[in-house]
Amino acid sequence: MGIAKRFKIASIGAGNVGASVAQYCVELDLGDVVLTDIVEGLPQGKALDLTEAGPIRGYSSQCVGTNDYKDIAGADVVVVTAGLPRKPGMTRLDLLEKNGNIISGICENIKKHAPDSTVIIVTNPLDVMVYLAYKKLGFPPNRVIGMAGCLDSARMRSFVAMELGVSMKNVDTMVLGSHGDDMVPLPHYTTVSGIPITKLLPQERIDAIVDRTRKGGGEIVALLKTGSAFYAPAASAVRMAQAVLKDEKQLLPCAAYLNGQYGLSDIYMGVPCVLGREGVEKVLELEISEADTKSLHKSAEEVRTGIKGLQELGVL
Ligand code: A3D
Repeated sequence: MGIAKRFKIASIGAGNVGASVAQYCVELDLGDVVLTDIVEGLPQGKALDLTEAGPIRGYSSQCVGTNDYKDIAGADVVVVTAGLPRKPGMTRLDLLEKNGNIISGICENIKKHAPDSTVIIVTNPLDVMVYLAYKKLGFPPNRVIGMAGCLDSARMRSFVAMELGVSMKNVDTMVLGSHGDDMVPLPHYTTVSGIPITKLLPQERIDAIVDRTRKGGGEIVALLKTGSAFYAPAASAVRMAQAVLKDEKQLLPCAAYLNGQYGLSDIYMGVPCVLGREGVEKVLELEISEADTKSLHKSAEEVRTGIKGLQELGVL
C-alpha cells in the first residue's frame, strides 16, 4: 500500500471566511493548514484555538498561523479570502481598487513561495479578482479558479429543499455567470433525485427561488449588518480544494478562464467545470436557452467593466 500524501493548504486571510476554510479543512483532515493574515496575532490565535479543538473533534491535521508568506512554501492549494467584505449598501464594484491592490500583493507572494500551487480566489468582486490573480500570477489558467458558482448553487439547492421539504442532498442545480445580481441560475438543470423541478414546482415559485438565489449574498449581509456570509462560502471553497487535492473529477460550477466557450474569451465566468489534480480539467458547454445566453453575456459585460476599471486604476 502506498503512503498517502499529506497535503498542505494555505488560507490567506484569517477573517470570517479564511478561518472557516481552515476549520473545514482540518475537520475533514484534508491536510495541514497555514493560516495567513497581515494582522499580527490573529492567524496565530485562531490556528492555536483550532489546534486545541483537535483532540475533541478528532482530527490530526495541523493548523499554524503566520504573518510571514515564507510559511506557505510547498502549499498544494492556496485559498485567498483576504480583502474587505461587502458592507450593507456597498456594491461589489466599490471594492475594486482596495481589493485589487490586496490581491496583487498576495499574488506576488504566492508566485514566490508556492509557485506550483492551485489557487482558489474568494475575494470580491470575484470574477474580476480571479482574472486579476490569473494575470498577476502568470500560472496556467487551469490552476487559478474562482469560487462563486459552487456557493450560489448551494444556496439554490437549499432554497429548493426548503420549498419542497426534501433533503438538501437530493437537490442538484447549476448556476452560471458572474457572482452578483446578473448570475444565471438554471432551473432547467435543477433536479430533485433526478426529477426536474419544473415538474415539482409552479413557475412563480421557481422564479422566486431564482430571485432569492441572485440576492443570496445581500440577504445575509442585511441580516448580519456587519460583514457578509462565511460558512457557506468557506464550505464551497473547501469543496473545491478537496476536489483538487483528491483528484476527484467533481463537476462543480466555478469561475474558470474562458477561451471561446459560451462565445466568451479572455474572461473568468461561472461555468460547469471538472475539478481534479490539474485544477479546472474541463469546462462543460451546456445547451442553454437564448434568454440564458443573453443573461450570461450581460453578466460578462459587468465583469469586463470591472476589468476595465482595474486597468484605469492602474492595478492591472
Ligand atoms: P473579513 O472577516 O474582514 O476577513 C478578511 C481578512 O483579510 C481580514 O482578517 C484582514 O486582516 C485580511 N487581510 C486584508 N488584507 C490582507 C493582506 N494583504 N494579506 C493578508 N490578509 C489580509 O472578511 P470575510 O472573511 O468575511 O470576507 C473575505 C473576502 O471574501 C471579501 O472580499 C468578501 O467579499 C469575499 N467573499 C466572497 C464570497 C463569494 O461568494 C465570492 C463570499 C463571501 C465572502
